[in-house]
Amino acid sequence: MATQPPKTDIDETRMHVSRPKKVAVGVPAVLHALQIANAQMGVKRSVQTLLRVNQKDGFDCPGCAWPEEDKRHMAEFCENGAKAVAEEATLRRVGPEFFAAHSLDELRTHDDWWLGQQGRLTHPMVLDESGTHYRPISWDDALRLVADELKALDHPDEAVFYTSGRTSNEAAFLYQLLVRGIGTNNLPDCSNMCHESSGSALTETIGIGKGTVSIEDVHEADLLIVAGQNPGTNHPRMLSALEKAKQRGARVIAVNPLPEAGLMRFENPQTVRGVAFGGTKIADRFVQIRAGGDQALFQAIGKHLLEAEEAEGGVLDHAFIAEHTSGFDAYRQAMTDASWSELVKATGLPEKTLRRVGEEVRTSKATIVCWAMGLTQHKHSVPTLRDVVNVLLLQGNIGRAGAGVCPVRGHSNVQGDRTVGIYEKPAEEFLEALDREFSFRAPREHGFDTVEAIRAMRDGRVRFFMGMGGNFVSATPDTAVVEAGMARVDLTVHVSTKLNRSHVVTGRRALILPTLGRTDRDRRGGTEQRVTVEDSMGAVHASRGRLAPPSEELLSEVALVARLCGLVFGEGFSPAVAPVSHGGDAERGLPEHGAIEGTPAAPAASHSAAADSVAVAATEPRTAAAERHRSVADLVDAPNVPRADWAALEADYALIRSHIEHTIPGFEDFETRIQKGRTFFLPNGPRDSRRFATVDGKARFTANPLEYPVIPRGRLLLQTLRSHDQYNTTIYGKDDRYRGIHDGRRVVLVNTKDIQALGFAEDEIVDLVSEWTRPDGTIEERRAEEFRIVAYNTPKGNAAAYYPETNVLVPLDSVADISGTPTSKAVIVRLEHRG
Ligand SMILES: Nc1nc2c(c(=O)[nH]1)N[C@H]1C(S)=C(S)[C@@H](COP(=O)(O)OP(=O)(O)OC[C@H]3O[C@@H](n4cnc5c(=O)[nH]c(N)nc54)[C@H](O)[C@@H]3O)O[C@H]1N2
Ligand SMILES: Nc1nc2c(c(=O)[nH]1)N[C@H]1C(S)=C(S)[C@@H](COP(=O)(O)OP(=O)(O)OC[C@H]3O[C@@H](n4cnc5c(=O)[nH]c(N)nc54)[C@H](O)[C@@H]3O)O[C@H]1N2
Ligand SMILES: [Mo]
Repeated sequence: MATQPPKTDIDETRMHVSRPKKVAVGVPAVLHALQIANAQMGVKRSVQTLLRVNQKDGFDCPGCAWPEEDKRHMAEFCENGAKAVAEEATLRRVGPEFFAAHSLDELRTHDDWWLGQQGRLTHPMVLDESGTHYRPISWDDALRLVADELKALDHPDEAVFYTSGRTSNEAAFLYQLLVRGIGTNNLPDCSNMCHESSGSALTETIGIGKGTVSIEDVHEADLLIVAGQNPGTNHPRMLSALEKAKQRGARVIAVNPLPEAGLMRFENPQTVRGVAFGGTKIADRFVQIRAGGDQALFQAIGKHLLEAEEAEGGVLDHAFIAEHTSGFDAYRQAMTDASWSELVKATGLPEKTLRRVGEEVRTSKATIVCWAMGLTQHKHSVPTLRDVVNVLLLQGNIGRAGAGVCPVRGHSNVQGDRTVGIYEKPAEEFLEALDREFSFRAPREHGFDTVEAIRAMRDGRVRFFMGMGGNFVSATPDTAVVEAGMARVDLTVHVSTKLNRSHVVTGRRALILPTLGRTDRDRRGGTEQRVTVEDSMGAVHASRGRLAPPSEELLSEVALVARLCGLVFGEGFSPAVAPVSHGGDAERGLPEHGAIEGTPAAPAASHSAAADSVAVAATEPRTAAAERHRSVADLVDAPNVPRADWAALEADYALIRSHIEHTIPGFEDFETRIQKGRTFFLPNGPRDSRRFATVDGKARFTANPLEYPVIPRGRLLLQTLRSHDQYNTTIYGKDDRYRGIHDGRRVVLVNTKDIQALGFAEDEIVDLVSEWTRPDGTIEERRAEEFRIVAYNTPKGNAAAYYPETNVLVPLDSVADISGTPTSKAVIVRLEHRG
C-alpha cells in the first residue's frame, strides 16, 4: 500500500508571523485554554473537569509528568494541561456512522489535526482485508480475532507490542504480562524515542535510570540548569517550581539554541504577583548554544571546576569523590586534555561565556540539572549526559538536598510504565519475580526497541502489531518506511481514545479498540476503579476519572488486556492451580522486597546486577533461546503461560496492584499507601542514601571523547520540536503563540544570516531535503515539501521545524549511540527553491 502524505487541513495561506513573546503563561494563556475547553466540552463540563485536575482523589493530568506541588491550588491546571484534558473530555464522537461516511482512502488524505478533531472513539471497529471502510465489530469478536491471530503466529517474535506513556501502571503491568506470556519481549515504547538516552547514561553512571530529585529539591536548589527543554510549553507547571526556587534565591541558567518564552519570563496565573507585576524573570543567564554543543558545555564546566580547584582549592567535594565515586583520575585527565578552542567551536560560545557558566556552578551550594529532548535526541546524547553527571559528581551534587539530576519526562506515566515492566530489555531479577508470581517462565531474549521494530516490519518479519495508546505511524522517524512496513503486517491493533494516522495507515487487516481515558469514570465489578501513575520524580499516586465515558461500549485498558489474557491463556486458571515447574526459581534466591531499588531500566534489579543486566544488553542463556523456538500455539497448549484469575483482575484493580506489590520492590502496602489521594515515593538509592547500583557500587566518573555535529557547507542542522498547540502528534490548534507563528505549522525557523547566505528569502516557500550519509559514504535523501522560511533567533547553522510534519526527514538508521533514540534534534538538511 503506497500512501500519500496527508494534505494539510490547516489553511496555510493564512499563516502569519509576529514577534516572538518574551513572557509565558499569564492570563491570556488561561483564557486560551478555556476557549479550547469550552469548544470541546461546553462550559459546564469544562468547569467541572478542570477543577478536578490533579486534586486529591481527582484524576492525574494527562498532560505531562511534572509532579504535583504539595499544596494544591483549587484550580491547579496549566494552559496545556487544560488543552490535554479538553482533547480527551471532548463531547465530539467518532462512531460507526463516521466510519460508514468516510472511506479509508479519504481518511488517509487528512492530517493528524483533522483526525483528532473528530472526537472520541466509541465502538470497536474492524477493517477487513481489502476493505474500503471500517465496520463495527463486537468486543467478543474483536478480542477473539486478536487472540486467534496471536495463536497462529509461527513465532512469538513476529508480534510487536508498542506502548505510549499514558497507560496506567495497572494496565501496563497486565499488558507486559500478556506479551511475556505469549513468549516475547518485543515491547518497544515511546520512551525509546524520548528519554532512553537518559536511562542509558544514568543507569550506567549512578545505577538508576531515573532522576534523583524531588520537588522540594527543586525549591531548595541554589542553581538550576535547564538544558534542552522548553518548559513554558511542555511542562508549564515546572515554571511555578522554578519561580519558587528563585524567590528563595536560586539562579537559573537556560541552555538552548532558542530563547524560549517560558525560560525568559513567566507570569504565574495562580498568584497575584504573576498577574500584577509582569511576572518573574526565570533565566538569569541564557546560554544560546549551538544545537548538539551540550557535551562540550558540560566538559567546559568540568574543566573550569578542575582548573579552579588546582588554582585555589575548595571547589571539589573530596570526601564524596573518595567515598562514593570511581573513575575520577581518568576524567580529570580527559578534562585536562580537552582543548578550549574545541569546546568553543562545538558550543559556538566564547571561552569567557563558558567560564562564566563554570563560575556559576563553582559558586553554587547545590546544583540541579534539568533536561529534556534537546539533550536526549542526538547521536551523542549518552556521552553528553554522562558529562552532565561528571559535573555534578565533582561537587557531590547527587544525593543531598537541592541537588541532583532531573530528566524531565514527557508522557504522564511513561516512567511508571517502565517501572512495571514495559521494557524490551528486562532485568533478570524482574523476570524471575514474574515467573514466581505467575507460575510460568518469561522469555529471556531481549526484544525490539522502536527502531528495531520498524526495521523488522520493513523486512517483513512482523505479522502482528498492537499499540497500547500512542500514534506509532506519526511519532516514529522515517514516515515513509514506517508506512510501508505497517502495510506488510497481517493485523494491526490500536487501543486508542482518539482517531489518528495509525488507524488509517494499517496492516492488511486492522482493529480500532476504543478505550477510556484518565478523565473517564471506570466502573468495573460494581465499583468505581482507580488506577495509579508515577511522576517524573518517582512519586506514585492514584488517579480516578469522574466524567461519564463517551460511550457504554468502552472497555478500560485494564479490562481489555485482562480479557485478552483470558482468551489467549485459557479461562479457568486461578492462582490456586499448582504452579508448574519453571526451573527452580526458589533455589535461585529471588531478591528481597524492599532491599533493592526499582529503576525504569531494572524494575527489580539487585545492586550488583543492575548495570550489567540492564544498561548493557545481557546475553541470554541458550536454553531460553531454544525454548522460544516453539510456535505460540505450542506455548499456549503447553503449561508455560502465566496463571491468574483474569476475570477477577478485571473486576478489581486492587488485585493487580497486589501482584505489582509482590513483583516490584518499593510497592509494599501499595493499596494503603494510595488511599485518600496520598502519594508515596519509590526507593531511589542515589537520592535516599547515596547508594549507587552500578557495576562497582560507586557513582562513576567517565571519560568521554568530545562529539558534536559537523554541518556540511550550505546545509543546516534541523531540530524537530513541538509547537505550543500540540501534544506530540495530537495537534490542538494552529498557533505557536510564544514563537509568534499563527495559523500554520509548515514553517522552518532559520537565522537571518543563513537565509541570505544560502540565497533564500524570508517567507519563501521551500522544500526541506534531508541528507543522510550511510556508513558506506553514499548519501540518502528525504524530502518534506512546502515549508515557509521564518527568520528566527537561532544560532547560525541551526534550524527548527515542527514534528510530526518533519518526521519524513529523520532517517531510520540515524540513532543515538547506545540508547538507539532517533536523532530528532539533529537532521542535516538543505533548503530547496520550489519550481
Ligand atoms: N503541551 C505539551 N506538553 C508536552 C508535550 C507536548 O507535545 N505538548 N510532549 C510531552 C513529551 S512526550 C515530552 S518528551 C516533553 C518534551 O519536552 P521538550 O523537550 O521541552 O520538547 P521539544 O519541543 O522537543 O523541545 C526541545 C527543546 O530543546 C531545545 N533544543 C533542541 N536541540 C537542542 C540542543 O542541541 N541543545 C540544547 N541545549 N537545547 C536544544 C529546543 O530549542 C527546545 O526548546 O514534553 C511533554 N509535554
Ligand atoms: N521528529 C520527532 N519525533 C518524535 C519526537 C520529536 O521530538 N521529534 N518526540 C518523540 C517523543 S519524546 C515521544 S514521547 C513520542 C510520542 O509518541 P506517542 O506516544 O506514540 O504519540 P502521541 O502523539 O502522544 O499519541 C497520541 C495518541 O494516543 C492515544 N491516547 C491518548 N490518550 C490515551 C489513553 O489514555 N489511552 C490510550 N490507549 N490511548 C490514548 C490517542 O489515540 C492519540 O491519538 O514521539 C517521538 N517522536
Ligand atoms: Mo516524550
